[in-house]
Amino acid sequence: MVRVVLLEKNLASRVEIVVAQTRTADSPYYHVNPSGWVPYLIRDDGIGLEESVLICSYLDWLDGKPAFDLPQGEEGWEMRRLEALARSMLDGLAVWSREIARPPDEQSSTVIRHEAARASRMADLWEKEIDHPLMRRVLNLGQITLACALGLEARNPDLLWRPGHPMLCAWFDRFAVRPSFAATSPPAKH
Ligand SMILES: N[C@@H](CCC(=O)N[C@@H](CS)C(=O)NCC(=O)O)C(=O)O
Repeated sequence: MVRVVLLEKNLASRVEIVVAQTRTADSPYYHVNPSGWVPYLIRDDGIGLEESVLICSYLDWLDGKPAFDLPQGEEGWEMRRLEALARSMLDGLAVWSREIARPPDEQSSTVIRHEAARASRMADLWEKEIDHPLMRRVLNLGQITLACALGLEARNPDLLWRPGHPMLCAWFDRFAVRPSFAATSPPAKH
């Protein structure tokens, strides 16, 4: 999400991207960000920020012309609602991804089943919501979040959200050709 925003806001030359070693005991990264989560943005004044949405919002405001700020009133609530739904799908898929990254004998089939079922329900939900005007109009963080979630199909061969969801497929395939998204999509693992 952050790397898409960097490109959309033309900030790539202002931010250095450093790959952090996560989920390893004693990673030097824990001295940078004790929580161990990525992404993490170190501002010019040395202050660090974590959480994708906060970092995206901070970057969006750097030029004083925010493109992803929430609209006022009812449209703002709709935007928040859609963003939260996209985030729910992404959060569940992140749990699933972490589970399948563990050694096979440590993986929980219960967790995997639970997350696969959640992803399937969320794909059904998004097939209905994807026609929402806010998912069709100018780029916003809800759209970026959903595209990042759906794009995880490249990393998780069991994430099969496409069958039965033609509108979502069409939306994602249109989104995926955006240069900012194409340039930052995760490398396929299969
Ligand atoms: N709420 C966080 C979640 C980010 C997240 O799940 N990051 C994963 C990589 S995609 C991570 O840092 N994993 C390291 C770990 O599990 O310790 C955000 O969006 O910033």
